[in-house]
Amino acid sequence: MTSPSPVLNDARDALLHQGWAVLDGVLDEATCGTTLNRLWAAAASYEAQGNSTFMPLLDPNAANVRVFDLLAIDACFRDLILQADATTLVEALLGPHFRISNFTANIARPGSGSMALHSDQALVVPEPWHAPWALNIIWCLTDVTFENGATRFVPGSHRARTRKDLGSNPEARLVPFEAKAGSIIAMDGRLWHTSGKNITEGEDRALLFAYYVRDFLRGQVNFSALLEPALQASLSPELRKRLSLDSAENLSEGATLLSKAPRP
Ligand SMILES: O=C(O)CCC(=O)C(=O)O
Repeated sequence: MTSPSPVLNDARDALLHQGWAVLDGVLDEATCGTTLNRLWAAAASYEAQGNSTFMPLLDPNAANVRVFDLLAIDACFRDLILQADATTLVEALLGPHFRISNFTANIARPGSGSMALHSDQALVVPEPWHAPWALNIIWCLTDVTFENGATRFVPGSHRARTRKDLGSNPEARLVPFEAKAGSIIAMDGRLWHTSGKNITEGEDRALLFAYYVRDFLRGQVNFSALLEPALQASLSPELRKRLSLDSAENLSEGATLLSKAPRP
């Protein structure tokens, strides 16, 4: 196994200390372009299955295009979910026993607005939040700027143990994650954030959100139900484990604890 590059090490340190990190150049331009085309095809296929890409619960208008079920729709997303650099950052924050909770996209088109301020961990675990149990890897398929709706976050908010710890008017402290197409942004699940507003005339902002959690948390998606049996059978043992498709679940943390504990 090769050791992580200095750039990846810096990203790992940044994630652990400031709650987020940007890693440039993970996808080359051509791969970014083809993945974006396949995302639009996935959006069409998601709608053809009777789903809407406008989710009023999340977004103020239909200029946000939401695509869920990416892992069921196209192999290119299954290739990204355990990509090596992403996995290094996931393991740095969550440890070895992580699981895939969800993989979705949000294309913010001109005129899109912000969703409600939230942390991803707060969506799945009630407060108080004492440790990182969740993390998003955001794949930037286009350049991401303040103007085209970059995700905005409250610096230092991954240290908030309760909603009250955010203080008054956290919205006033939001800053954008700006990054080039092909980058990934690793975001501690406790970092409070929202989508930006796309105020450009004609520029889309396309992001994929790969969401991971510690293995004692229930995933947002039940992949045993979502993925066709033939597809499940074709997946690697590693991906099957991370998707919680095998019969043994929630034993790894216990096994680690028991292996370290003294016997009387
Ligand atoms: O699209 C974004 O910038 C943020 C999306 C997000 O936070 C979410 O869907 O939970």
